[in-house]
Amino acid sequence: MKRRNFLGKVALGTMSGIIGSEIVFGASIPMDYLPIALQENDPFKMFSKDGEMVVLNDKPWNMEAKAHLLDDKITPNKSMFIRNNGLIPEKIDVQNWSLTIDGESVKQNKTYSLAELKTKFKRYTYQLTLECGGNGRSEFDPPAKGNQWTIGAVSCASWTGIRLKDVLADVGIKEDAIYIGYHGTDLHLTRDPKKEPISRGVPMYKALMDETLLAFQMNGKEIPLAHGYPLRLVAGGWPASVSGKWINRISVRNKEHDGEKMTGSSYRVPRNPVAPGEVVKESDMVIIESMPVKSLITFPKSGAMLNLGTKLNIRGHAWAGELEVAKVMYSIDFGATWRNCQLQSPANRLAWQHFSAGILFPKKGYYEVWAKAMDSRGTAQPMLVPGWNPKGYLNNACHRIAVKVL
Ligand SMILES: Nc1nc2c(c(=O)[nH]1)N[C@H]1C(S)=C(S)[C@@H](COP(=O)(O)O)O[C@H]1N2
Ligand SMILES: [Mo]
Repeated sequence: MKRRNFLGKVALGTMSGIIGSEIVFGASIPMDYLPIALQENDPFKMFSKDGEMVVLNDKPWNMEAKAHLLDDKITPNKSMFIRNNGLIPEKIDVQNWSLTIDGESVKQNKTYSLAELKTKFKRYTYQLTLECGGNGRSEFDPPAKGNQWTIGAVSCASWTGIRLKDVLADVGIKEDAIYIGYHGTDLHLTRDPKKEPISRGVPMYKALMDETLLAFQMNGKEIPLAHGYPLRLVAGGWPASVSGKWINRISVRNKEHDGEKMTGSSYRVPRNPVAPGEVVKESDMVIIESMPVKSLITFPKSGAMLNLGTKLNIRGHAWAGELEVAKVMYSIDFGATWRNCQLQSPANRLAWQHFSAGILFPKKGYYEVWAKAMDSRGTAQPMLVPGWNPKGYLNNACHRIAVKVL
């Protein structure tokens, strides 16, 4: 708030310049007041996000997209959801950034500077789907605690970096290695430096996959601060919580990683279906691995209107965790009948796939367009909310948009 005092009233023109349009009643702005668009905690400006993104929490920052904001084939920063468990690192010393590989199952600890990582290992670029395990949580009943994500906690950006497996091979891994765990530099909400906000990981087989990257670029540029600058783990197709941001340490473990949010009921679902509201013993919960098949209609925006006789060309994306999407269907009669959409192959493994369809409606009136994807093993999305679970994970219900034909 001090900036305004510093700028002074004379700086109205400057403020208009930053905002990008005239502040119409600028002369009436009180002396100590900083326009919202310039306040440092304006998340849209701070994170360069689209003004239509939805803030679910500001401590920590959590923001989600709306379906139509995700229309790009490759998600740009402006519509990428933000999920933080703690506070974004405040000071990043990129010159002295390093990554240490340690843990019970390394032959010897090894530390690399960022520059070394970038030059010593071969670079790869993949489009990788990252969906928060809690995406869709808002639809569960009884409600689950946590961010009430609707459909917008998913992205598929293009990530460039080096393969984790190449780094692990360089370090030397013992035969008893079964898991890796990441450590980032974000602060716990309490600011207690001894506590980590989150420290998750993946089994060795996922860590060693070709597409599991230590990324330093997103969409061809440095990773935006909120998304893990200057180094992040990206393991597509799994709950995005395994893709650690701001990482400076990876531990190679001889047991399941037991970092923050790996244990208890975090990112776990009941092994067997439970009744809504049931209390589930921790020993009956299993860690979420590959995410389930899902799709999103990104065009048109729900509420579209068109004239009878005009074709509606819908489009969107579908993804299926570790699997490929085999087909996407749409229905305009609340799921009674389904027709196939055109479906593209993924740019690479673990990238979402684009679908489209041209729809002609039989008469004037209100419709809903529902989309349903099926994975390569024949499992399709449920039409409505799937199995209730205590933490509200894995809601992969069909996405629906409203359409009016005039
Ligand atoms: N260090 C760190 N890494 C993290 C998190 C975090 O809070 N801190 N959140 C995780 C969760 S729960 C998700 S869903 C994704 C979100 O990635 P994004 O904010 O880049 O979209 O980051 C994961 N990696
Ligand atoms: Mo998440």
